[in-house]
This record gives sequence, structure tokens and C-alpha cells, in this order.
Amino acid sequence: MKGKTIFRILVAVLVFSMILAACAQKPVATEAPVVATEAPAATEAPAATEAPALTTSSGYVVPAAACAPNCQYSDMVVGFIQTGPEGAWRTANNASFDEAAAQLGITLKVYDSQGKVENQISAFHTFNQDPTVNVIILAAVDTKGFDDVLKEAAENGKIVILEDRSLDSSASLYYTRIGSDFVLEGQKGGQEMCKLLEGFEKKNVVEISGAVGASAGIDRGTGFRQTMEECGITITASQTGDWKVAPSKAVMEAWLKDPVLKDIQGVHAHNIEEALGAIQAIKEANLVPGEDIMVVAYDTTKDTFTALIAGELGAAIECNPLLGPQVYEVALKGLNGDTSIPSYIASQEGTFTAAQGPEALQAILDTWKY
Ligand code: GYE
Repeated sequence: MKGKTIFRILVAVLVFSMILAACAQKPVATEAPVVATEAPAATEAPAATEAPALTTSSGYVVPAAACAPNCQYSDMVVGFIQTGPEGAWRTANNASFDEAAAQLGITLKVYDSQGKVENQISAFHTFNQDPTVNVIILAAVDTKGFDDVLKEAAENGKIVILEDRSLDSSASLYYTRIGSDFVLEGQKGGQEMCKLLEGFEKKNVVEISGAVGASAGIDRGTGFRQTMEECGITITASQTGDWKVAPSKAVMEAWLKDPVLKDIQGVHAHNIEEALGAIQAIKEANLVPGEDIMVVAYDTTKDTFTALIAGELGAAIECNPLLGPQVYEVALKGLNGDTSIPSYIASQEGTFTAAQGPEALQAILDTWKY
């Protein structure tokens, strides 16, 4: 028995050793070794991507108003840079903006430039620095000189709208322009002068132009020259009447006394006040306006209809001054980031003539707003 016991112990030891040897060779499925690698660099959290700039079709970047996209008229604070007193059209234009601002609850700060472009540029700079102003409206006395203040307005988050007058500046520097197509107005004026001079042997026309530098006068003169040639009109003289009655009367008086220039069949006046000045001079020279000399003008104020009814004015091309509501409506769209607004929105306008007759013209005058 003893021998058998010893054998069994030896076998057990042998088997155990064999097991130990086997275990020492077989890799143990351990977790993959964690290789101490550097923690990935903490990449910066992606910056909150800034909203893409809102840009109109003309390349104008619409400023992000604090109240957008739910701005109301009550959020609007307008810096309005006006030309200064010029006549009935400008008075009606001012009233339109004043009345609409009051009705809509808009805060309106009006600056009267007294007809000086340097005053307008200074006022523009002041409004650019005014933290309360979010909309700037400009009726420019000149087409040039505004690029720097337009760029400054963009830097200061002000929306800029041109009302009435245009600028030579790039359309990428302002939200839009709302006003008359003055070239088209001039083309209509030339066509009406052709009708009035039909049958006249000679067609010498003198031109009393608007204030120097103003887009309204520059473009009306361009348009008139484009259509006057259809009927053989010749412009024999041109001089500014500064939009006003007295200087225009003086200009016409001088022409009527000139031995050569006094051979006049037509007057092309760039606004109604200039036409009224010319009509006064014609009458004081014992000539008959509407018979000896035909007069064409722009602006359809109450004085215009009075002159048409009297037959002293032959034709008046409408130029709408009542732009306040439309400008404010577009400005609110701009505050709310609307990029669909075109760079120019033309006023819709007609033509009135003495040929319509006193009764028809009086009926229009009876309900005319300005
Ligand atoms: O014809 C004239 C005013 O810009 C359209 O300016 C306006 C012109 C208008 O002084 O009467």
C-alpha cells in the first residue's frame, strides 16, 4: 500500500506542474493595455458661428437692429436730414414725414440743412454718433460728398434710406432710395413741350434749372433733352432759378430783354415756383403765357393747378412729395432684417395739362392734398 500511495502523490505533483507550466505560457485575455497617450488636445469648442451678414441684392449689409426681428414703429428713432425750405413741394414733403411719424409712434429728429451740403454731412455724422438713432433718412441737396458718412453709418449700425433725391454713391452704401424717377419726369416734360409747340414756326426753349447739384434738376434736364429732339426743340439758354420764384423771375426778365435770347417760344422750369417766376416776367413784358410762350414745370402743388386752370402753365409733371408712410414702412422692414428690398423704389406719378380744361382741373384741385 505504501508504494501505491507514493506513486499517486508523484503523479499528482507531475500533473499540477504541467498545469502550472501551461498557464504561464497562455496570454490571459486582459483588457487591452491602456497606453498612456496624451489626452487629445482640447479642441476649442466650435465658435458659435456668427449669423451670416444680411445683404441686399445691391450688396448693402443690413445692420442687425437690437429689436430685430420683432421691431415695431415704436422702436424706430429716425434722424431725418432735410434739404431746407425750397417751396410748396418741400413743405408738403416735411408734413408727410411729421404726420406719419406722429400717427405711427416713431421718434423723429429732423435736421434742416438750410440748403447746404456741408450742413448735411455734419448732421449725418452727428446722427451716426447718436446711440438712440437706428434709422437715418436723407434728402440730399447734392449728389456728391456722402460716401464717408454712409460708411460711418454702416459701422455704427444705422440703416440709411434716401428719400426723394439720389446720390452718386454706390447703392451698396444705403438700404434703398424712394422717390421720383427724375429722368422719366424730364422725358415727359420734353414730350409735353413738343405738344405745346406743335405748329410753332420756331421752337426756342429757355430752361430755368433747379438748385445747382440737386439730382432732381440734373436728371430732369437730362430727360427733357432726350425727348425734345423728337420735335426740333432747341434750348437757347439755361440758368438756375434755385427752386424759387424771385430768382427765376429775374432770370426770365433778363432773357426777355436780351436782343437775341428774347426770341423765346417755351420755358422749361424745373419746379412750379420757377415756372411762376417766369410767368410773372412774361406777363410784365406784355406777353401772354400759354399763347406767346408755353411753360412746362414739375411738382403738382395747389399753385400748379391754379396756373393750369388760368391757362398760364401748359403742363405740369407730377412729383409726389407724400413719401413719409412708404419710407417708414420700408425702414421698419430694414430694422427687421428684410433683404428683399430693391435699391430703388420709384414713385408712381402722372401728368396734368391745361388742355384738361378748367372744370376738370378745379375738381382735382378741390380734393388735392398739398
Ligand atoms: O421738384 C422741388 C424741390 O426734389 C423733387 O425739390 C424735389 C424737388 C422739387 O425743391 O420743388
